[in-house]
Amino acid sequence: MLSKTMYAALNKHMNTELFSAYLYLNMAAAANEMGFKGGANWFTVQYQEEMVHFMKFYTYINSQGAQAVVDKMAKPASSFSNLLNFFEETLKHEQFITKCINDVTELAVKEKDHATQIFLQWFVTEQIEEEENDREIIGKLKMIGDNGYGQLMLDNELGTRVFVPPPAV
Ligand code: OFO
Repeated sequence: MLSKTMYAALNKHMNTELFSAYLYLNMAAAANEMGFKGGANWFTVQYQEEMVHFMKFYTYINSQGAQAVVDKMAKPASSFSNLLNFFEETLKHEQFITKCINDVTELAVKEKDHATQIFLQWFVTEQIEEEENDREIIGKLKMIGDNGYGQLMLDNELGTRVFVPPPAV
């Protein structure tokens, strides 16, 4: 069973995951419109992953006898200047998500809510990978700079990312 405070924090974060999905969906369309087909693929996969994150919270809240509630959403950004800008904004957003996950985890520790701590563990680890991926791409983009061929090669690489659906439970 979740405390009222724990429920509110989990439900709020569930909606933040949905916001992440919307943001990356906008980024995918913007990248496509700018001719970065690989980037569009990368952000579409990212959107799919965020929907998995959202559903993990949704399912967990409901499984604890509470009711997950989807909220009104802020309008995510939809215009970006270049590939580097896409990924700098992505890293900034993921650092914000890491902070949110840490805050909810701290609450679970404070409340001695062991089940929620175990549930959140997956997200704590996931955020390390998310930020690492973004930093790696940003590093490559900084190396490439204005080199058009390099940008094309990197866009091709972004096009190879594949969504791996989570195992059925
Ligand atoms: Fe991008 O990890 Fe969820 O939000």
